[in-house]
Amino acid sequence: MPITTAYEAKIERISILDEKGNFDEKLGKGLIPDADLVKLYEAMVSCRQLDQVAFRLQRSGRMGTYPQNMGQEATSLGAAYALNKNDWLVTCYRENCGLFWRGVPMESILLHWMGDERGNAMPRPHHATPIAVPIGTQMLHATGLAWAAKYRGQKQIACTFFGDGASSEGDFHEACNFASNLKIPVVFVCQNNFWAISTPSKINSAAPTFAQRGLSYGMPCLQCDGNDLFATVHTMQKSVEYTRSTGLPCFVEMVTYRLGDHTTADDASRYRDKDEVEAWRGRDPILRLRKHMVARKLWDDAREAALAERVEHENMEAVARAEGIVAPDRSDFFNAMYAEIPQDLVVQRDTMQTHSLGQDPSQLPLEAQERAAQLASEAAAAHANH
Ligand SMILES: Cc1ncc(C[n+]2csc(CCOP(=O)(O)OP(=O)(O)O)c2C)c(N)n1
Ligand SMILES: [Mg+2]
Repeated sequence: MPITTAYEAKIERISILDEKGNFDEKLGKGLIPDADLVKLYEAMVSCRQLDQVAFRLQRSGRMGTYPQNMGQEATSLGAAYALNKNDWLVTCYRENCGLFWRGVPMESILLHWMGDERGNAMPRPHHATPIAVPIGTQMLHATGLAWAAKYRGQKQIACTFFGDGASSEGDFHEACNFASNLKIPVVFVCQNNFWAISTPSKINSAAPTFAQRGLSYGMPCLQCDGNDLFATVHTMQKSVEYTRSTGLPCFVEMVTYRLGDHTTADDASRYRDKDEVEAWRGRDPILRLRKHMVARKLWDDAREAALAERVEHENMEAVARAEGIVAPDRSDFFNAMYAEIPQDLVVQRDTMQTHSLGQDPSQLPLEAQERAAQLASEAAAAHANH
């Protein structure tokens, strides 16, 4: 028998506004109305400014660890713009821009990274799930949410974001397999920012693209320039349209770069090459769009200065709101768990409030109790010998 081709694939890469300012009129013209383009640009600038504020809050001890989104603003924003407001947006931790576009309050995100989990309880109307820090869990949640919508006959889809590193997790493959076998409407979006903390993406996957991860699950796959807002909007509109009309999942790789450290607990200069970072600074999604808007007379220096002043003011107000939220009572930890708290937990709760385990000897760790007993018997023996 002659050898035939069992399968052949081609993955399109979408780029509309490149880093040199070249604009593909055919794909880009009319894609985003001018008024929306200005609003989207302002959203990216605001998100970037908040990132810088959060960094300073962390460095001055007013926030816990924080993952900067810097450089990746156009990815989730393009998705949030293309999705319907009641489609599920199921993110990890570098999608602030999309979440803010959805209407998630800035103080919620700040509160979460300040260590107050109430900030991660996304208000229901936003159809966004809590920021997922455990790598890979959220793709399964997205699949479950979209499955539930399908079961109920709702025309709602889910879009989930995850990193290049997360695409090597078992959960990711289970989510893709489940979604494609059971025909569940999920748009899987991999943000390839070339690094998973200090692990470069080339040793995370040997394949030439992350987009092709979707091929093995029979999904249509696209790759786009994730630093080009026009490309992320176009790619997401196409993907969302496909998934909504067929009820089937699809896969998008957005090629981007994190310009900051992995988180405030990291120092990327220890493992990333300076030249690499500099090259990506030149591909910054915000600078690129600003130049384009200036060329089209939609933007100028005066508007930029007014915007900078406005976002600084708005973001500082968000910080004040987050810091003004009264910390939860420590007893809530116990009180919120049971209708009637078991007696042993009542003891734990009340002991915790003393700030000192020493005030309740029965709560001392075993070793300390043994040591105390030993000291007491040594003292008694010394006394008897005396
Ligand atoms: C289950 C799990 N394993 C390990 C970690 C530690 N961790 C936090 S972020 C990260 C790398 C994630 O890389 P990637 O998916 O590429 O996302 P990026 O941070 O680059 O946006 C790791 C390993 C974690 N949070 N959860
Ligand atoms: Mg990554």
